[in-house]
Amino acid sequence: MVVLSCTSRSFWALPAGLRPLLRSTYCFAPNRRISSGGPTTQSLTIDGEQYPSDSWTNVPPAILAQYGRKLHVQPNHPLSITRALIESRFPGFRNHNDLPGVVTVSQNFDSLGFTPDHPGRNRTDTYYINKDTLLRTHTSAHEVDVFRQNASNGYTISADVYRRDAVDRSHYPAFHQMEGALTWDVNHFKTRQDLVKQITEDFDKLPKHDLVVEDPNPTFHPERNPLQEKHHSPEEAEIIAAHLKRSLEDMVVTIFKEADKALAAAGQGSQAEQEPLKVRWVEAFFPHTSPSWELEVWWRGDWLEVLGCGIIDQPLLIRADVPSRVGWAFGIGLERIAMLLFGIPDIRLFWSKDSRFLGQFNEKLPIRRFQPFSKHPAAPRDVSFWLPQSSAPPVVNTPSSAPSPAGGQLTRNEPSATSDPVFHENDLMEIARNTAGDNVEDVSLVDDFTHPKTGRRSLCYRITYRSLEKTLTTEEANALHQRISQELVGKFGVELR
Ligand code: FA5
Ligand code: MG
Repeated sequence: MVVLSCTSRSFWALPAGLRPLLRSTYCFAPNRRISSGGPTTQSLTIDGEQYPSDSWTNVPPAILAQYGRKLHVQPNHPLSITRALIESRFPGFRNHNDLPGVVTVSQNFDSLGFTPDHPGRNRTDTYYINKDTLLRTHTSAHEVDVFRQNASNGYTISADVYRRDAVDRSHYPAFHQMEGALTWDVNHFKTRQDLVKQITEDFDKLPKHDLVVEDPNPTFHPERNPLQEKHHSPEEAEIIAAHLKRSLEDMVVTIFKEADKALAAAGQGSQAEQEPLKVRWVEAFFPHTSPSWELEVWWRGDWLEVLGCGIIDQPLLIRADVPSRVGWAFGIGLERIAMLLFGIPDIRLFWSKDSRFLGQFNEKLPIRRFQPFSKHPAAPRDVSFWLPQSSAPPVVNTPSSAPSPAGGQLTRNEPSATSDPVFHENDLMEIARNTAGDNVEDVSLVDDFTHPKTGRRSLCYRITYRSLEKTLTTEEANALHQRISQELVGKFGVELR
């Protein structure tokens, strides 16, 4: 449960667009409590714990309202069904499904070896409760703690995670991940050769599949994807990587077999989904694994990234007091897998409380294809604006350049949290979410123009409004758009064109 305690002073310090939301979400909703507090104090109570706010606090009411629903363990929820199906492919693993979502900066970043200037730490990318505490951005935040317990060779952790991120059909600021890890204890073997022999035997026991997987890169590469030379021989890394990739390919094949059965049972499916399954491994970077990869699946005409993984950073295992263990870890987006499995076209649907959605899933029955219950028209609106002239350049992400608060591609180095850029695309994403809620389907940059004479820069974003539940009237879409545009002016001093 989440309680926002606020004084009137702090309430009015919020942007005008947020105030109505805050009022309705916190001040009058059942289970929510306003504490009088001191004249300037503001705090958040989450899971019964009180956290003082400070200049780092940036978690908005809309996100806190979603906190605690634990969709991954709700009976008959598609995310729960997906979680259980994946867990079933990792027999003998210990499954942790109830770890609290508020973690320390140290758990989320430091324990995993994120550098102090890693962009994922920025307030533009991460929801902070205060300077020391945040909503976990990934399930990896619990890795060191779970390794330290040393209770099983293999484990999974499924949980809700939170990120300030893009707005489209496959990204949502609250989503679910499953972490998985498997380690072998070197001390259980007489020699490192015996270790390799054991992993090879384990590899041979994994289910085989006939899926063609694109995997053009070497297992490790000195610059792009280094072997941890100090800790692993090339032979060890090769077999751990082979075990990791085969295990995850098996999981994807299982998902697709189930999805195919559902498609056949429904006697339908889009042309694109009936294409043969295409899967590829791409090189990646995570501070907590090396070498690292991401697995992508061809879905509705594009490559969809479904997971990140790699050979566990040995210093991490040393920090967790299990220095003799070596192995692999992965982190998978449960929504992305569930979308493939059930044919769910839009990530917002997972949060729906509509019985027309929830009533379609039953964990005791074979997977059935999702039947869209409504198709409401999209209402796209463009907003063009001149950025204020300033020394700080804006941050405009493209899907491939966006760094992940969990690692991913490390492509930009940004100033620290105290000097956020003048305009960060994620701020627009959040304004759109906070103002239009789930009525916004997509926000994309459609034009980026610098005036040749004045050097002024102008951006144009297309915001697509579409409700999952009803047809938005022209007036409703216009009103939402107007409010978002005004917020942009108020917050960033942009000049609308
Ligand atoms: C991570 O979060 C790493 N911690 C994964 C990992 C774990 C790597 C263990 C190595 C070892 P990444 O940021 O790529 O990586 O996210 C993992 C997956 O979460 C993505 O592949 C994607 O499936 C899903 N995901 C990421 N952002 C979103 C989002 N905004 N909405 C929905 N799913 C998302
Ligand atoms: Mg990624």
